[in-house]
Amino acid sequence: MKVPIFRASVPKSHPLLIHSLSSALPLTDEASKKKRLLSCCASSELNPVRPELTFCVGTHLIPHPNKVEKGGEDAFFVSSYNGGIIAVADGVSGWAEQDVDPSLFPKELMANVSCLLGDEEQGNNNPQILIGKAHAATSSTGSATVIVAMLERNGILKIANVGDCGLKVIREGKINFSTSPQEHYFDCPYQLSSESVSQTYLDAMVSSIELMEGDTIVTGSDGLFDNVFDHEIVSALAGYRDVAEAAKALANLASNHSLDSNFDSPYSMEARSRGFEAPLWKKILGMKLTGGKPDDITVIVGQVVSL
Ligand SMILES: [Mn+2]
Repeated sequence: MKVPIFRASVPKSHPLLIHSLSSALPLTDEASKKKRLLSCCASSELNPVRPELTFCVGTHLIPHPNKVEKGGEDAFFVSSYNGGIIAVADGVSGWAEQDVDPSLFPKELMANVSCLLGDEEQGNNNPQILIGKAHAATSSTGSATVIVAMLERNGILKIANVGDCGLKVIREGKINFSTSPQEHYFDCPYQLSSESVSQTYLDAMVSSIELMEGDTIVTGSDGLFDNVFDHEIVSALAGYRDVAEAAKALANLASNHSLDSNFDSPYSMEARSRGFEAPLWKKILGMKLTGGKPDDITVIVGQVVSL
């Protein structure tokens, strides 16, 4: 079977449906005691001797306007396992042309990452290994980009990503760290797939950074980063104290930009830099290639707090 390693996107304006989800984890009894949802900033009953870090997270997903009914093809989950886990997978939409539901692979991949966290097996505290095991356990046909970030309570955030889901750390009003997208060529990211020709966990970009209390983490699918500039992320976050509201605001900003054909988005700037040009009618009018990129938009905002 030919592997559709491209992203189809059909610009169209349409009312948006706001939807967010997170999956619970099947943890061991001991782990279950430690588990608590990351939906608020309340201090833990664990009362550690020295300050340990975790994050409060807010999530927001806005499906592509044409995929509202099925909820889009992004999948994600968050957990308070250890210091906290954030994971996003973005299904490659080209599979729809082969009568494959592109949302199945990323959903199963995320479910498998979630299930594996409960195992005490060696390597499950390593996001790259976790991605490899989850990929091996995924039987759906399809492909996806993926990012998994795991916070240890000592403040070390381990990140592994394959493709163009991303993560940024904002510290004191500035972008302190960004993952870099991996791609074969413009609009064709590295991806895990049901087909043997795909990338594997070994292709993941792996990062490890030390977080501080007060840092903000923004994780998302390319639907966020193709449509919102870094400086917009920083200024949008400054207006919110609540992580859920911040995630919603960033997703709405990305969504508005994605449907604005006049907005000079990160996506259109990148397209021009790769030699893509505006349609002929625009060129005749002296206009350049602009516009956002309609896509599923997943945003997860994490605020680093001490336990
Ligand atoms: Mn996407």
